[in-house]
Amino acid sequence: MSAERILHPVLRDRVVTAEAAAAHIQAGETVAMSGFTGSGYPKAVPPALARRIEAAHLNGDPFQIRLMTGASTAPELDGALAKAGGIALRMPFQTDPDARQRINAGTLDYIDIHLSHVAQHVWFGFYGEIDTAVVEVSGVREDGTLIPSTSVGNNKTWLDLAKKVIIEVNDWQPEGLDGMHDVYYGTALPPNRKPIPLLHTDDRIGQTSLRCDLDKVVAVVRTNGPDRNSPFAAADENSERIAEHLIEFLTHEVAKGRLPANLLPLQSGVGNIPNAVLARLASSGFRDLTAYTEVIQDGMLDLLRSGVLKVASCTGFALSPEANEEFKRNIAFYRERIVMRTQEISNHPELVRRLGCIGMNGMIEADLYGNVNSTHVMGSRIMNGIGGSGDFARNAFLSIFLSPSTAKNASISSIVPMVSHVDHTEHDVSIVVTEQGLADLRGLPPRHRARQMIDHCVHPDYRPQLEDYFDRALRDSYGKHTPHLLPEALSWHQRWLDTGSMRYPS
Ligand code: 0RQ
Repeated sequence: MSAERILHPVLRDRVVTAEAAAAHIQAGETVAMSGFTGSGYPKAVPPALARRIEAAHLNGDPFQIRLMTGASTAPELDGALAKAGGIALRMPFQTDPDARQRINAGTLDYIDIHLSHVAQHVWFGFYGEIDTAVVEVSGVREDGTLIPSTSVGNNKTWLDLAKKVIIEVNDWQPEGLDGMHDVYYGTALPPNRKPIPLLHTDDRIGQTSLRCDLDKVVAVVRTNGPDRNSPFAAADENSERIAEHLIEFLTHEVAKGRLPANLLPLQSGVGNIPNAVLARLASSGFRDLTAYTEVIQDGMLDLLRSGVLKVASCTGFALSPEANEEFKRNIAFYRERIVMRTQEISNHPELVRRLGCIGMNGMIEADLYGNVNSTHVMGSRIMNGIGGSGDFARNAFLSIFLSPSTAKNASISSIVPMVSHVDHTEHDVSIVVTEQGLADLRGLPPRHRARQMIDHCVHPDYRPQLEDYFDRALRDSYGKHTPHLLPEALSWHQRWLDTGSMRYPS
Protein backbone atom coordinates (compact mmCIF):
# COMPACT_ATOMS: atom_id res chain seq x y z
CA MET A 1 0.00 0.00 0.00
CA SER A 2 1.29 3.44 -0.83
CA ALA A 3 1.05 5.81 2.14
CA GLU A 4 1.29 8.81 -0.17
CA ARG A 5 -2.37 8.49 -1.20
CA ILE A 6 -3.29 10.31 2.02
CA LEU A 7 -1.52 13.62 1.72
CA HIS A 8 -3.20 15.38 4.62
CA PRO A 9 -1.51 14.70 8.00
CA VAL A 10 -4.72 14.89 10.05
CA LEU A 11 -6.35 12.15 8.01
CA ARG A 12 -3.15 10.07 7.97
CA ASP A 13 -3.30 10.10 11.76
CA ARG A 14 -6.87 8.79 11.74
CA VAL A 15 -6.11 5.53 9.96
CA VAL A 16 -7.59 2.59 11.87
CA THR A 17 -8.81 -0.94 11.14
CA ALA A 18 -12.18 -1.56 9.51
CA GLU A 19 -13.41 -3.02 12.82
CA ALA A 20 -12.45 0.11 14.73
CA ALA A 21 -14.12 2.28 12.10
CA ALA A 22 -17.31 0.18 12.13
CA ALA A 23 -17.47 0.57 15.92
CA HIS A 24 -18.40 4.23 15.34
CA ILE A 25 -21.73 3.15 13.83
CA GLN A 26 -24.50 2.59 16.37
CA ALA A 27 -27.73 0.64 16.12
CA GLY A 28 -30.58 2.70 14.69
CA GLU A 29 -28.34 5.09 12.74
CA THR A 30 -28.99 6.35 9.26
CA VAL A 31 -25.84 5.45 7.37
CA ALA A 32 -25.10 6.87 3.92
CA MET A 33 -22.54 4.99 1.87
CA SER A 34 -20.85 5.54 -1.46
CA GLY A 35 -21.41 3.18 -4.38
CA PHE A 36 -23.17 3.17 -7.72
CA THR A 37 -23.87 0.06 -9.83
CA GLY A 38 -21.08 -1.87 -8.16
CA SER A 39 -18.41 0.81 -8.39
CA GLY A 40 -16.81 3.01 -5.75
CA TYR A 41 -18.52 1.42 -2.73
CA PRO A 42 -16.70 0.95 0.61
CA LYS A 43 -15.15 -2.53 0.72
CA ALA A 44 -14.06 -3.05 4.34
CA VAL A 45 -16.31 -1.18 6.78
CA PRO A 46 -19.64 -2.73 5.63
CA PRO A 47 -18.47 -6.36 6.15
CA ALA A 48 -16.95 -5.35 9.51
CA LEU A 49 -20.24 -3.72 10.44
CA ALA A 50 -22.12 -6.87 9.34
CA ARG A 51 -19.92 -8.98 11.65
CA ARG A 52 -20.64 -6.59 14.50
CA ILE A 53 -24.37 -6.79 13.81
CA GLU A 54 -24.24 -10.60 13.74
CA ALA A 55 -22.44 -10.62 17.08
CA ALA A 56 -25.03 -8.26 18.56
CA HIS A 57 -27.86 -10.46 17.29
CA LEU A 58 -26.20 -13.56 18.85
CA ASN A 59 -26.29 -11.70 22.15
CA GLY A 60 -29.95 -10.96 21.61
CA ASP A 61 -29.29 -7.24 21.03
CA PRO A 62 -31.25 -5.64 18.18
CA PHE A 63 -28.97 -3.87 15.68
CA GLN A 64 -30.17 -2.46 12.39
CA ILE A 65 -29.35 0.62 10.33
CA ARG A 66 -31.16 2.66 7.73
CA LEU A 67 -28.96 2.42 4.63
CA MET A 68 -28.66 4.89 1.75
CA THR A 69 -26.25 4.78 -1.18
CA GLY A 70 -25.93 6.15 -4.69
CA ALA A 71 -27.37 3.03 -6.32
CA SER A 72 -26.66 -0.72 -6.22
CA THR A 73 -23.48 -1.92 -4.53
CA ALA A 74 -22.05 -5.42 -4.07
CA PRO A 75 -22.18 -8.57 -1.93
CA GLU A 76 -19.70 -7.05 0.57
CA LEU A 77 -22.10 -4.19 1.24
CA ASP A 78 -25.77 -4.88 0.50
CA GLY A 79 -25.27 -8.66 0.62
CA ALA A 80 -23.35 -8.79 3.91
CA LEU A 81 -25.62 -6.32 5.72
CA ALA A 82 -28.83 -7.92 4.41
CA LYS A 83 -27.66 -11.44 5.33
CA ALA A 84 -26.85 -10.19 8.83
CA GLY A 85 -30.41 -8.86 9.11
CA GLY A 86 -28.83 -5.47 9.67
CA ILE A 87 -30.86 -3.28 7.31
CA ALA A 88 -34.17 -1.88 8.54
CA LEU A 89 -34.65 0.48 5.60
CA ARG A 90 -32.91 0.73 2.24
CA MET A 91 -32.96 3.35 -0.48
CA PRO A 92 -32.71 4.20 -3.37
CA PHE A 93 -31.70 1.30 -5.74
CA GLN A 94 -30.43 -2.22 -5.14
CA THR A 95 -29.84 -5.38 -7.14
CA ASP A 96 -28.72 -7.71 -4.37
CA PRO A 97 -30.44 -11.14 -4.18
CA ASP A 98 -30.35 -11.29 -0.35
CA ALA A 99 -31.70 -7.77 0.05
CA ARG A 100 -34.35 -8.48 -2.61
CA GLN A 101 -35.44 -11.65 -0.85
CA ARG A 102 -35.92 -9.74 2.42
CA ILE A 103 -37.70 -6.85 0.73
CA ASN A 104 -40.13 -9.25 -0.92
CA ALA A 105 -40.62 -11.16 2.32
CA GLY A 106 -41.67 -7.88 3.91
CA THR A 107 -38.85 -7.84 6.47
CA LEU A 108 -36.79 -5.04 4.92
CA ASP A 109 -38.41 -1.72 4.06
CA TYR A 110 -37.35 -0.35 0.71
CA ILE A 111 -37.98 3.12 -0.72
CA ASP A 112 -37.68 3.14 -4.49
CA ILE A 113 -37.13 6.72 -5.71
CA HIS A 114 -35.70 8.46 -8.75
CA LEU A 115 -31.93 8.67 -8.47
CA SER A 116 -31.96 12.41 -9.19
CA HIS A 117 -34.29 12.92 -6.22
CA VAL A 118 -32.14 11.33 -3.54
CA ALA A 119 -29.79 14.21 -2.71
CA GLN A 120 -32.46 16.88 -2.79
CA HIS A 121 -34.96 14.86 -0.74
CA VAL A 122 -32.29 14.31 1.90
CA TRP A 123 -31.50 18.06 1.86
CA PHE A 124 -35.24 18.78 2.16
CA GLY A 125 -35.15 16.73 5.39
CA PHE A 126 -37.52 14.02 4.15
CA TYR A 127 -35.25 11.26 5.52
CA GLY A 128 -34.18 12.81 8.81
CA GLU A 129 -30.53 13.31 9.72
CA ILE A 130 -27.61 11.32 8.39
CA ASP A 131 -25.59 9.96 11.27
CA THR A 132 -22.61 8.46 9.47
CA ALA A 133 -21.24 8.64 5.93
CA VAL A 134 -18.94 5.85 4.72
CA VAL A 135 -17.28 6.93 1.49
CA GLU A 136 -14.63 5.28 -0.66
CA VAL A 137 -12.09 7.63 -2.27
CA SER A 138 -8.99 7.09 -4.36
CA GLY A 139 -6.90 9.63 -2.47
CA VAL A 140 -6.73 12.62 -0.14
CA ARG A 141 -5.10 15.85 -1.37
CA GLU A 142 -2.75 18.07 0.68
CA ASP A 143 -5.65 20.46 1.24
CA GLY A 144 -7.78 17.67 2.75
CA THR A 145 -10.20 17.43 -0.17
CA LEU A 146 -11.05 13.92 -1.34
CA ILE A 147 -10.42 12.48 -4.78
CA PRO A 148 -13.47 10.33 -5.59
CA SER A 149 -13.00 6.80 -6.85
CA THR A 150 -15.06 5.05 -9.56
CA SER A 151 -18.39 6.54 -8.56
CA VAL A 152 -19.47 9.94 -7.30
CA GLY A 153 -23.15 9.17 -6.67
CA ASN A 154 -24.44 11.11 -3.67
CA ASN A 155 -21.06 11.43 -1.94
CA LYS A 156 -21.07 15.22 -1.96
CA THR A 157 -24.39 15.23 -0.11
CA TRP A 158 -23.33 12.47 2.31
CA LEU A 159 -20.11 14.33 3.21
CA ASP A 160 -21.91 17.66 3.56
CA LEU A 161 -24.72 16.37 5.77
CA ALA A 162 -23.38 13.48 7.85
CA LYS A 163 -22.54 14.08 11.48
CA LYS A 164 -19.63 11.58 11.34
CA VAL A 165 -17.56 10.57 8.33
CA ILE A 166 -15.60 7.36 7.71
CA ILE A 167 -13.33 7.38 4.68
CA GLU A 168 -11.98 4.34 2.90
CA VAL A 169 -8.91 5.01 0.74
CA ASN A 170 -8.70 2.23 -1.83
CA ASP A 171 -5.25 1.63 -3.33
CA TRP A 172 -6.76 -0.67 -5.96
CA GLN A 173 -8.43 2.30 -7.65
CA PRO A 174 -6.21 3.93 -10.28
CA GLU A 175 -4.48 7.12 -9.15
CA GLY A 176 -5.12 8.39 -12.67
CA LEU A 177 -8.78 8.93 -11.70
CA ASP A 178 -7.60 12.28 -10.31
CA GLY A 179 -8.97 14.93 -12.64
CA MET A 180 -11.82 12.86 -14.09
CA HIS A 181 -14.47 14.14 -11.67
CA ASP A 182 -16.56 17.29 -11.79
CA VAL A 183 -18.25 18.00 -8.45
CA TYR A 184 -20.72 20.86 -8.72
CA TYR A 185 -21.30 22.90 -5.56
CA GLY A 186 -23.77 25.34 -7.10
CA THR A 187 -26.98 23.52 -6.18
CA ALA A 188 -29.22 25.25 -3.65
CA LEU A 189 -32.61 24.73 -2.10
CA PRO A 190 -35.72 26.43 -3.47
CA PRO A 191 -36.39 29.35 -3.66
CA ASN A 192 -32.68 30.08 -4.21
CA ARG A 193 -31.98 27.78 -7.12
CA LYS A 194 -30.21 29.02 -10.23
CA PRO A 195 -29.89 27.46 -13.69
CA ILE A 196 -27.17 24.81 -13.84
CA PRO A 197 -24.52 26.16 -16.23
CA LEU A 198 -24.02 22.98 -18.23
CA LEU A 199 -24.65 23.24 -21.98
CA HIS A 200 -22.65 20.31 -23.39
CA THR A 201 -22.11 16.77 -22.16
CA ASP A 202 -18.42 17.41 -21.42
CA ASP A 203 -18.71 20.85 -19.82
CA ARG A 204 -16.90 21.10 -16.51
CA ILE A 205 -18.82 23.23 -14.05
CA GLY A 206 -17.37 22.18 -10.69
CA GLN A 207 -14.20 20.99 -9.01
CA THR A 208 -12.28 17.74 -9.24
CA SER A 209 -12.45 16.77 -5.56
CA LEU A 210 -14.96 16.57 -2.72
CA ARG A 211 -14.93 18.98 0.22
CA CYS A 212 -15.03 17.46 3.65
CA ASP A 213 -15.02 19.00 7.10
CA LEU A 214 -12.07 17.10 8.58
CA ASP A 215 -13.39 17.58 12.12
CA LYS A 216 -16.20 15.17 11.24
CA VAL A 217 -13.84 12.40 10.09
CA VAL A 218 -13.83 9.77 12.84
CA ALA A 219 -11.87 7.10 10.96
CA VAL A 220 -9.87 6.44 7.81
CA VAL A 221 -9.47 2.88 6.56
CA ARG A 222 -6.95 1.67 3.97
CA THR A 223 -8.27 -0.90 1.50
CA ASN A 224 -7.02 -2.60 -1.62
CA GLY A 225 -9.92 -4.34 -3.31
CA PRO A 226 -11.63 -4.41 -6.69
CA ASP A 227 -15.06 -3.09 -7.61
CA ARG A 228 -17.81 -5.65 -8.21
CA ASN A 229 -16.79 -6.27 -11.82
CA SER A 230 -19.52 -8.56 -13.12
CA PRO A 231 -18.83 -10.20 -16.47
CA PHE A 232 -21.35 -9.54 -19.25
CA ALA A 233 -23.07 -12.42 -21.02
CA ALA A 234 -22.36 -12.56 -24.74
CA ALA A 235 -25.09 -10.84 -26.75
CA ASP A 236 -27.77 -13.39 -27.69
CA GLU A 237 -30.00 -13.44 -30.75
CA ASN A 238 -32.73 -11.37 -29.07
CA SER A 239 -30.46 -8.57 -27.93
CA GLU A 240 -28.81 -8.50 -31.39
CA ARG A 241 -32.21 -8.10 -33.04
CA ILE A 242 -33.32 -5.44 -30.57
CA ALA A 243 -30.10 -3.54 -31.27
CA GLU A 244 -30.66 -3.90 -35.02
CA HIS A 245 -34.21 -2.49 -34.84
CA LEU A 246 -33.01 0.42 -32.76
CA ILE A 247 -30.09 1.33 -35.01
CA GLU A 248 -32.36 1.16 -38.05
CA PHE A 249 -34.77 3.52 -36.31
CA LEU A 250 -32.05 6.00 -35.34
CA THR A 251 -30.71 5.96 -38.89
CA HIS A 252 -34.21 6.66 -40.16
CA GLU A 253 -34.60 9.56 -37.72
CA VAL A 254 -31.37 11.12 -38.98
CA ALA A 255 -32.57 10.73 -42.59
CA LYS A 256 -35.84 12.43 -41.63
CA GLY A 257 -33.92 15.33 -40.11
CA ARG A 258 -35.30 14.72 -36.64
CA LEU A 259 -31.89 13.82 -35.21
CA PRO A 260 -28.47 15.24 -36.05
CA ALA A 261 -26.01 12.94 -37.82
CA ASN A 262 -24.12 12.34 -34.56
CA LEU A 263 -27.44 11.76 -32.74
CA LEU A 264 -28.07 13.36 -29.34
CA PRO A 265 -26.43 12.45 -26.02
CA LEU A 266 -27.04 8.79 -25.26
CA GLN A 267 -28.20 7.45 -21.93
CA SER A 268 -27.97 3.74 -21.56
CA GLY A 269 -29.25 1.58 -18.70
CA VAL A 270 -27.25 -1.37 -17.47
CA GLY A 271 -27.64 -4.94 -18.71
CA ASN A 272 -26.92 -7.07 -21.71
CA ILE A 273 -29.38 -5.46 -24.11
CA PRO A 274 -28.10 -1.88 -23.69
CA ASN A 275 -24.59 -3.32 -23.94
CA ALA A 276 -25.51 -5.06 -27.23
CA VAL A 277 -26.97 -1.78 -28.55
CA LEU A 278 -23.72 0.01 -27.74
CA ALA A 279 -21.69 -2.74 -29.42
CA ARG A 280 -23.86 -2.46 -32.50
CA LEU A 281 -23.40 1.31 -32.60
CA ALA A 282 -19.68 0.70 -33.00
CA SER A 283 -20.20 -0.73 -36.49
CA SER A 284 -23.22 1.35 -37.46
CA GLY A 285 -21.39 4.16 -39.22
CA PHE A 286 -22.35 6.79 -36.64
CA ARG A 287 -19.51 9.10 -35.61
CA ASP A 288 -18.78 11.75 -32.98
CA LEU A 289 -21.42 10.44 -30.60
CA THR A 290 -21.74 11.74 -27.04
CA ALA A 291 -23.17 10.15 -23.91
CA TYR A 292 -24.87 11.79 -20.93
CA THR A 293 -25.66 8.82 -18.74
CA GLU A 294 -25.41 7.42 -15.23
CA VAL A 295 -23.34 4.36 -15.88
CA ILE A 296 -20.52 3.50 -18.23
CA GLN A 297 -20.36 -0.16 -19.05
CA ASP A 298 -18.11 -2.18 -21.36
CA GLY A 299 -19.86 -1.19 -24.59
CA MET A 300 -19.30 2.48 -23.91
CA LEU A 301 -15.59 2.05 -23.21
CA ASP A 302 -15.31 0.21 -26.55
CA LEU A 303 -17.06 3.10 -28.30
CA LEU A 304 -14.71 5.62 -26.69
CA ARG A 305 -11.66 3.57 -27.66
CA SER A 306 -12.79 3.25 -31.28
CA GLY A 307 -13.47 6.99 -31.46
CA VAL A 308 -17.16 6.49 -32.34
CA LEU A 309 -18.00 8.11 -29.01
CA LYS A 310 -16.21 11.40 -28.37
CA VAL A 311 -17.08 12.01 -24.74
CA ALA A 312 -19.15 10.48 -21.97
CA SER A 313 -20.54 11.97 -18.78
CA CYS A 314 -21.51 9.57 -15.96
CA THR A 315 -21.62 9.07 -12.21
CA GLY A 316 -20.33 5.49 -12.03
CA PHE A 317 -19.14 2.38 -13.86
CA ALA A 318 -20.36 -1.19 -14.31
CA LEU A 319 -17.46 -2.98 -15.96
CA SER A 320 -16.45 -6.57 -16.55
CA PRO A 321 -13.04 -7.63 -15.12
CA GLU A 322 -11.45 -7.32 -18.59
CA ALA A 323 -12.92 -3.87 -19.23
CA ASN A 324 -11.76 -2.78 -15.80
CA GLU A 325 -8.18 -3.81 -16.55
CA GLU A 326 -8.37 -1.94 -19.85
CA PHE A 327 -9.79 1.13 -18.07
CA LYS A 328 -6.98 1.12 -15.51
CA ARG A 329 -4.30 0.53 -18.15
CA ASN A 330 -5.45 3.42 -20.33
CA ILE A 331 -6.76 5.73 -17.65
CA ALA A 332 -5.02 8.79 -19.14
CA PHE A 333 -6.92 8.25 -22.41
CA TYR A 334 -10.25 7.85 -20.63
CA ARG A 335 -9.65 10.82 -18.31
CA GLU A 336 -9.63 13.04 -21.42
CA ARG A 337 -13.00 11.70 -22.53
CA ILE A 338 -15.00 10.90 -19.38
CA VAL A 339 -16.47 13.37 -16.88
CA MET A 340 -17.80 11.89 -13.63
CA ARG A 341 -20.49 13.92 -11.84
CA THR A 342 -22.72 13.68 -8.79
CA GLN A 343 -25.91 11.78 -9.57
CA GLU A 344 -28.07 14.83 -8.95
CA ILE A 345 -26.30 16.32 -12.01
CA SER A 346 -25.88 13.16 -14.14
CA ASN A 347 -29.63 12.55 -13.82
CA HIS A 348 -30.88 16.10 -13.49
CA PRO A 349 -34.21 16.66 -15.29
CA GLU A 350 -33.19 20.18 -16.33
CA LEU A 351 -30.05 18.86 -18.01
CA VAL A 352 -31.59 15.73 -19.53
CA ARG A 353 -34.27 17.94 -21.10
CA ARG A 354 -31.86 20.67 -22.24
CA LEU A 355 -29.33 18.29 -23.76
CA GLY A 356 -32.10 16.27 -25.43
CA CYS A 357 -30.90 12.85 -24.31
CA ILE A 358 -31.82 9.59 -26.00
CA GLY A 359 -32.86 7.44 -23.03
CA MET A 360 -32.54 3.67 -23.52
CA ASN A 361 -33.63 1.47 -20.64
CA GLY A 362 -34.73 -2.08 -19.96
CA MET A 363 -38.18 -3.03 -18.66
CA ILE A 364 -40.08 -5.90 -17.11
CA GLU A 365 -43.20 -5.35 -19.22
CA ALA A 366 -45.13 -2.78 -21.24
CA ASP A 367 -48.83 -2.64 -21.94
CA LEU A 368 -50.81 -2.00 -25.10
CA TYR A 369 -50.82 1.75 -24.49
CA GLY A 370 -47.13 2.06 -23.66
CA ASN A 371 -47.21 2.17 -19.86
CA VAL A 372 -44.00 0.56 -18.63
CA ASN A 373 -43.27 -1.53 -15.56
CA SER A 374 -39.53 -1.54 -14.78
CA THR A 375 -39.61 -2.81 -11.25
CA HIS A 376 -42.28 -5.29 -10.18
CA VAL A 377 -42.92 -8.91 -11.12
CA MET A 378 -46.63 -9.70 -10.91
CA GLY A 379 -47.32 -6.29 -9.48
CA SER A 380 -45.99 -6.95 -6.01
CA ARG A 381 -42.51 -8.45 -6.10
CA ILE A 382 -39.72 -5.97 -6.65
CA MET A 383 -36.84 -6.79 -8.95
CA ASN A 384 -34.38 -3.88 -8.52
CA GLY A 385 -35.92 -0.44 -8.51
CA ILE A 386 -36.65 2.45 -10.85
CA GLY A 387 -33.06 3.70 -10.63
CA GLY A 388 -32.40 6.49 -13.06
CA SER A 389 -34.79 5.24 -15.72
CA GLY A 390 -37.53 7.70 -14.74
CA ASP A 391 -35.19 10.69 -14.67
CA PHE A 392 -34.47 10.03 -18.32
CA ALA A 393 -37.82 8.63 -19.49
CA ARG A 394 -39.76 11.69 -18.39
CA ASN A 395 -37.28 14.25 -19.69
CA ALA A 396 -35.42 12.74 -22.64
CA PHE A 397 -35.82 13.79 -26.28
CA LEU A 398 -36.55 10.13 -27.01
CA SER A 399 -37.65 7.77 -24.27
CA ILE A 400 -36.92 4.24 -25.46
CA PHE A 401 -37.62 0.95 -23.63
CA LEU A 402 -35.99 -2.30 -24.69
CA SER A 403 -36.90 -5.88 -23.78
CA PRO A 404 -37.31 -9.35 -25.24
CA SER A 405 -40.99 -9.89 -26.08
CA THR A 406 -41.22 -12.82 -23.65
CA ALA A 407 -39.71 -13.73 -20.29
CA LYS A 408 -39.21 -16.89 -18.23
CA ASN A 409 -38.40 -19.16 -21.16
CA ALA A 410 -41.19 -17.70 -23.28
CA SER A 411 -43.84 -18.67 -20.71
CA ILE A 412 -44.79 -15.00 -20.18
CA SER A 413 -45.41 -12.18 -22.63
CA SER A 414 -43.60 -8.94 -21.83
CA ILE A 415 -46.38 -7.10 -23.65
CA VAL A 416 -49.58 -7.33 -21.65
CA PRO A 417 -53.03 -5.68 -21.73
CA MET A 418 -52.33 -3.67 -18.58
CA VAL A 419 -49.04 -3.51 -16.68
CA SER A 420 -49.23 -4.91 -13.18
CA HIS A 421 -47.29 -1.90 -11.83
CA VAL A 422 -46.55 1.43 -13.53
CA ASP A 423 -43.17 3.16 -13.34
CA HIS A 424 -43.30 5.10 -16.61
CA THR A 425 -46.70 6.17 -17.78
CA GLU A 426 -47.80 6.22 -21.41
CA HIS A 427 -47.05 9.95 -21.35
CA ASP A 428 -43.32 9.28 -20.83
CA VAL A 429 -42.73 6.47 -23.30
CA SER A 430 -42.05 7.17 -26.97
CA ILE A 431 -40.52 3.97 -28.35
CA VAL A 432 -40.76 0.30 -27.32
CA VAL A 433 -38.43 -2.25 -28.92
CA THR A 434 -38.50 -6.03 -28.69
CA GLU A 435 -36.76 -8.59 -30.91
CA GLN A 436 -40.04 -8.61 -32.92
CA GLY A 437 -39.75 -4.97 -33.92
CA LEU A 438 -40.15 -1.36 -32.86
CA ALA A 439 -43.34 0.45 -31.85
CA ASP A 440 -43.13 4.18 -32.49
CA LEU A 441 -45.75 5.64 -30.14
CA ARG A 442 -44.96 9.29 -30.74
CA GLY A 443 -47.87 11.46 -31.69
CA LEU A 444 -50.41 8.63 -31.48
CA PRO A 445 -53.66 8.47 -29.53
CA PRO A 446 -54.20 5.38 -27.33
CA ARG A 447 -55.97 3.04 -29.78
CA HIS A 448 -53.29 3.65 -32.40
CA ARG A 449 -50.58 3.05 -29.83
CA ALA A 450 -52.14 -0.35 -29.08
CA ARG A 451 -52.07 -1.23 -32.79
CA GLN A 452 -48.36 -0.35 -32.97
CA MET A 453 -47.59 -2.49 -29.95
CA ILE A 454 -49.54 -5.51 -31.23
CA ASP A 455 -48.19 -5.25 -34.78
CA HIS A 456 -44.55 -4.63 -33.90
CA CYS A 457 -43.62 -5.80 -30.40
CA VAL A 458 -45.72 -8.81 -29.41
CA HIS A 459 -44.36 -12.34 -29.79
CA PRO A 460 -46.37 -14.39 -32.36
CA ASP A 461 -47.31 -16.91 -29.63
CA TYR A 462 -49.15 -14.17 -27.75
CA ARG A 463 -50.40 -12.04 -30.64
CA PRO A 464 -53.76 -13.84 -31.12
CA GLN A 465 -54.57 -13.44 -27.40
CA LEU A 466 -53.73 -9.75 -27.40
CA GLU A 467 -55.59 -9.18 -30.68
CA ASP A 468 -58.60 -10.91 -29.17
CA TYR A 469 -58.39 -8.86 -25.97
CA PHE A 470 -58.05 -5.60 -27.88
CA ASP A 471 -60.94 -6.42 -30.26
CA ARG A 472 -63.26 -7.19 -27.37
CA ALA A 473 -62.07 -4.14 -25.45
CA LEU A 474 -62.80 -1.96 -28.50
CA ARG A 475 -66.31 -3.37 -28.55
CA ASP A 476 -67.21 -3.71 -24.87
CA SER A 477 -65.05 -1.24 -22.95
CA TYR A 478 -66.86 1.29 -20.77
CA GLY A 479 -64.93 4.09 -22.46
CA LYS A 480 -63.50 3.97 -25.95
CA HIS A 481 -60.57 6.36 -25.39
CA THR A 482 -58.29 3.78 -23.76
CA PRO A 483 -60.30 0.58 -24.21
CA HIS A 484 -59.93 -1.97 -21.42
CA LEU A 485 -61.85 -4.86 -19.94
CA LEU A 486 -61.52 -4.77 -16.20
CA PRO A 487 -60.72 -7.03 -14.41
CA GLU A 488 -59.72 -9.26 -17.35
CA ALA A 489 -56.76 -6.98 -18.08
CA LEU A 490 -54.96 -7.95 -14.91
CA SER A 491 -56.11 -11.56 -14.95
CA TRP A 492 -53.24 -12.22 -17.39
CA HIS A 493 -50.83 -11.95 -14.50
CA GLN A 494 -53.01 -13.97 -12.17
CA ARG A 495 -53.20 -16.74 -14.75
CA TRP A 496 -49.42 -17.01 -14.85
CA LEU A 497 -49.38 -17.23 -11.10
CA ASP A 498 -52.19 -19.80 -11.02
CA THR A 499 -50.64 -22.05 -13.67
CA GLY A 500 -47.31 -21.95 -11.89
CA SER A 501 -45.55 -20.49 -14.97
CA MET A 502 -44.25 -17.86 -12.64
CA ARG A 503 -41.52 -19.48 -10.66
CA TYR A 504 -39.65 -16.71 -9.08
CA PRO A 505 -36.97 -17.22 -6.43
CA SER A 506 -38.37 -16.47 -3.02
O1 0RQ B 1 -35.14 -12.57 -13.67
O2 0RQ B 1 -32.95 -13.67 -13.72
O3 0RQ B 1 -34.69 -14.31 -12.06
O4 0RQ B 1 -35.00 -14.87 -14.46
O5 0RQ B 1 -36.36 -9.94 -14.61
O6 0RQ B 1 -34.44 -9.58 -16.59
O7 0RQ B 1 -34.10 -10.24 -18.94
O8 0RQ B 1 -32.16 -10.37 -17.29
O9 0RQ B 1 -33.10 -8.16 -18.15
O10 0RQ B 1 -31.06 -7.49 -16.77
O11 0RQ B 1 -32.07 -6.04 -18.60
O12 0RQ B 1 -33.23 -6.36 -16.42
C1 0RQ B 1 -36.13 -4.13 -15.97
C2 0RQ B 1 -35.00 -5.60 -14.32
C3 0RQ B 1 -34.45 -5.73 -16.76
C4 0RQ B 1 -33.68 -3.74 -15.47
C5 0RQ B 1 -34.83 -4.80 -15.61
C6 0RQ B 1 -37.16 -11.04 -15.04
C7 0RQ B 1 -36.17 -11.93 -15.75
C8 0RQ B 1 -34.96 -11.82 -14.84
C9 0RQ B 1 -34.08 -9.47 -15.26
P1 0RQ B 1 -34.38 -13.96 -13.45
P2 0RQ B 1 -33.39 -9.68 -17.76
P3 0RQ B 1 -32.24 -7.00 -17.49
C10 0RQ B 1 -29.98 2.98 -15.30
C11 0RQ B 1 -31.37 2.48 -15.62
C12 0RQ B 1 -34.85 -0.50 -13.78
C13 0RQ B 1 -33.69 0.42 -13.50
C14 0RQ B 1 -33.13 1.08 -14.73
C15 0RQ B 1 -33.95 -2.74 -14.35
C16 0RQ B 1 -35.01 -10.37 -14.44
O13 0RQ B 1 -33.55 -3.06 -16.68
O14 0RQ B 1 -33.67 -3.00 -13.19
O15 0RQ B 1 -33.63 0.96 -15.82
N1 0RQ B 1 -34.52 -1.56 -14.73
N2 0RQ B 1 -32.04 1.82 -14.54
O16 0RQ B 1 -36.66 -13.25 -15.85
C17 0RQ B 1 -41.53 -11.67 -15.13
C18 0RQ B 1 -41.54 -10.35 -17.04
C19 0RQ B 1 -40.13 -10.22 -16.92
C20 0RQ B 1 -39.50 -10.86 -15.85
C21 0RQ B 1 -38.02 -9.79 -17.04
N3 0RQ B 1 -42.22 -9.77 -18.04
N4 0RQ B 1 -42.19 -11.08 -16.13
N5 0RQ B 1 -40.19 -11.58 -14.96
N6 0RQ B 1 -38.20 -10.56 -15.96
N7 0RQ B 1 -39.20 -9.57 -17.65
C22 0RQ B 1 -29.15 2.25 -14.28
C23 0RQ B 1 -29.47 2.73 -12.91
O17 0RQ B 1 -30.48 3.26 -12.65
C24 0RQ B 1 -28.50 2.53 -11.83
